[in-house]
Amino acid sequence: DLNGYVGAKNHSLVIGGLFPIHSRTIPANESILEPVSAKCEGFNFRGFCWMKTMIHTIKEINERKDILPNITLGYQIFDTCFTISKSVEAALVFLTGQEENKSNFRNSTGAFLAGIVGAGGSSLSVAASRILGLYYLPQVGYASTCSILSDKYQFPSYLRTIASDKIQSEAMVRLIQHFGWVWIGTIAADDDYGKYGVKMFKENMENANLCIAFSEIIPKVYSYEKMQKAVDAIKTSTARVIVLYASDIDLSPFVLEMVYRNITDRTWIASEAWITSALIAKPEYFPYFGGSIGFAIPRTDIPGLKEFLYDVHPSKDANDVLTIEFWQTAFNCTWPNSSVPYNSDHRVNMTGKEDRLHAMSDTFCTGEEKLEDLKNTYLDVSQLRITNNVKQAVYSMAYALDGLSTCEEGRGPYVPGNTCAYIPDFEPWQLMYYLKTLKFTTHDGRRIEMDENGDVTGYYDILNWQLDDDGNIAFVKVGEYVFTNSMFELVITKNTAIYWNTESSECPHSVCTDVCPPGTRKGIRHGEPICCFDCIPCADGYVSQEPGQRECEQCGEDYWSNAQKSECVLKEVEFLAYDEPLGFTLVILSIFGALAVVAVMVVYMMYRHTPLVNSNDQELSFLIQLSLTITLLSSMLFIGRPYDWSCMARHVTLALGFSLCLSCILGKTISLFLAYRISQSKTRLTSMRPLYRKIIVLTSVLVEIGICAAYLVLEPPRVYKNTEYQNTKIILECNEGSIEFLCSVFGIDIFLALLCFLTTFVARQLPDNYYEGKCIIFGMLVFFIVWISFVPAYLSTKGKFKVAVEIFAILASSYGLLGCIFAPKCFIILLRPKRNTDEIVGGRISSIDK
Ligand code: TCR
Repeated sequence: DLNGYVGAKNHSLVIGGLFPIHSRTIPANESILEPVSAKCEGFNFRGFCWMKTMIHTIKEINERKDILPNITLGYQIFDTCFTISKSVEAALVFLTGQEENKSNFRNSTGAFLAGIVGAGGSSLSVAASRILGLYYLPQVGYASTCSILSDKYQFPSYLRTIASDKIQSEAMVRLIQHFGWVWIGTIAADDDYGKYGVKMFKENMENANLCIAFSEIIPKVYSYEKMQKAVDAIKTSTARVIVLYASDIDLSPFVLEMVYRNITDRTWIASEAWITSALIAKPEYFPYFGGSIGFAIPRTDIPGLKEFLYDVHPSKDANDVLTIEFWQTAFNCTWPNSSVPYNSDHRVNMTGKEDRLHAMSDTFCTGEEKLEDLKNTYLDVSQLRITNNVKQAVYSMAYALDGLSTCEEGRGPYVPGNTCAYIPDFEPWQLMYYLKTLKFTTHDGRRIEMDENGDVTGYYDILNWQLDDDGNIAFVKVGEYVFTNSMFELVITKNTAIYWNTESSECPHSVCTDVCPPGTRKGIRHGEPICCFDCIPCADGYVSQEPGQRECEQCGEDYWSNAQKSECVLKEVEFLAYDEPLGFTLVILSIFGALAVVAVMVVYMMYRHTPLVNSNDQELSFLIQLSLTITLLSSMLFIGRPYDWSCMARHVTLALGFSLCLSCILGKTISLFLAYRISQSKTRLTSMRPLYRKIIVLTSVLVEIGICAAYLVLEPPRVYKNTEYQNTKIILECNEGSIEFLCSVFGIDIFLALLCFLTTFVARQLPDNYYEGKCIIFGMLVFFIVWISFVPAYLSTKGKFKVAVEIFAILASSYGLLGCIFAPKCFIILLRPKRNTDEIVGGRISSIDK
């Protein structure tokens, strides 16, 4: 026997209904061998309320003159007991008729069945629809949200007044992104609703690059092991935010288990099926489930429903077993002389605690109990959400029938011949045509439009569980998920405070690993979700400026990473500056040297008539002094920030300075050499004329100038940013341009120096102990020693010290020449004027010169 309501006595047209008025079936007694229809237990106030709403709506439609004016609708409602088998059974009865095995869509009362409203849960709708779909019998769901029901290939006659979970799953991911969570656990009921819901949710999570920490299933039939597995997963996981996709009836054992295991500090993202459920939203569960955020169908008011719901009393009809059971359950008493069992529970002891209710209440119901004192979902008209869907589902049927009844012959939808169908003699698929193209406005002004899959658009309120002043759970609206401008939008209301069930009462933090700080990058952990990673510090020269970067970026050419690797900083530029002590000292030395040379010049000018000065070629002496000034001052070109021009200038001036200096010295030494040869050979050799010396000087300087010019034109030295030695520094230096040219430029100088040295060295035995010769030999020795030691010193230093070594060599060799060639003479000129005679000068040579 099915627990059902038949309100179709005198009606020719009925609408079927499937509601979960009980929440489970009683397991069959093993001693019974033949198959019997299972009995149900666990009275479900919510389902009862929905059923009443359907009846109320049908009454309302029958009273209305604008819909189906000449037709009175009836109803036939079955209890699905929240189980598939009961739903299938009911579907078969709808098709065949209860007692007789008729399959002409006439139900047991002989009335014509137009279509069915229901069933509640997705699995039930799926099961029923697979059978009803065979006959194309219209079925309008009010709570089944499973996404596969949109598939018209599998469920051709299924439509619904609730949006598919596809939209809710997207909304959940948007919500998760809004709060910045990335590491989410999922719990699903073991049915189509839970499994497909979580599947959709996971797909959306993956697309958003977020991760699932764990996925567990709540068993439908209580099993200790399965329940522990799910709860353990929650307990051990680091995920603080968990998505829970289940109907409230399936959820309650799980909730008890959570309470028993005392697992708090989790934030639950509730699916629409339990966010407003009175079964779960009990104050005693608040420490565990408070702060839950979930999606709910917008609530509404249904005029007249409250009065209708209150108009319930068991004494009205002795056969109305559901009302009697309602009364018994609501008031915790037994109705006298009724066979309806009171609140039985045949389940095995759940969660280790006594959860069962007594088999029989001691007290009898008086009938005087006050519904007003009652506080339960049945009478609570403040949360009409799914209830409104029930109403709209019934209205859809009615509007479709209305459309069918107002068809004008010849303009009908059916081919061929544009025929119409007639009430009550129509085929189920004919009504389907009207349902599929249905559009209407509800009593509260919403538009209901079914798309080609029989779905409606989703609108959700985002609710948050908070405690109100009376200690009850309040569903506070904190935002919405709405369809505007042809796309969905998540709006979290700014000023409403969200209650978070965390220790700090702040928005929880659900991550596998914390975001990598700047200066590090994400390193993949093999075999783990992308949200779990290691933070690997960036390599030198690479930075990550934002937190959570995947890659470190390389710094630009002149930049380098700072110590934290969080920013690129300009590299330090190194060169020998004027204002640092070393540079400054060198400048002083070179200026001092130049001044010293000028002083020598002045002395030479003043004493130009004394033998010592006069005997030597004065012009050459002057040129040597000039060139020494040049070389000394050229060292300043090496100091300071190098530029292309200073790079070119420094080597060229230096080389020219030295070549001038050395060629002048050579001019002198060649004279000495010739004098020596003359003294040796005793043959008449003409000594060299001053003009020839000048030619020597001129040619060698000209050759040098030529090479320098070619050097500058063809491959001049340029500024070069050297980063080879140190990454953090740019050493500004001059490159050589062409090595060949540089070598030849200085090669000439070396050649000249060697010539000078050799000529004087050969002539050193000149009997007259020629004074100048000695000086030059010393000078050249100093010159050689300086430049020979320069080479290893230069090669082993870097940066600005390299330049300093170079300047040192220049200064030292210049000072050396100055000191050896001119200092002794000045000494004699100034301090020993007596010795400044022709004798010491070596009259012989000077006479030759003259
Ligand atoms: N879809 C669920 C059942 C369900 C429900 C509810 C049950 C929904 N909303 C509210 C009770 C109360 C959403 C399903 O199974 O498809």
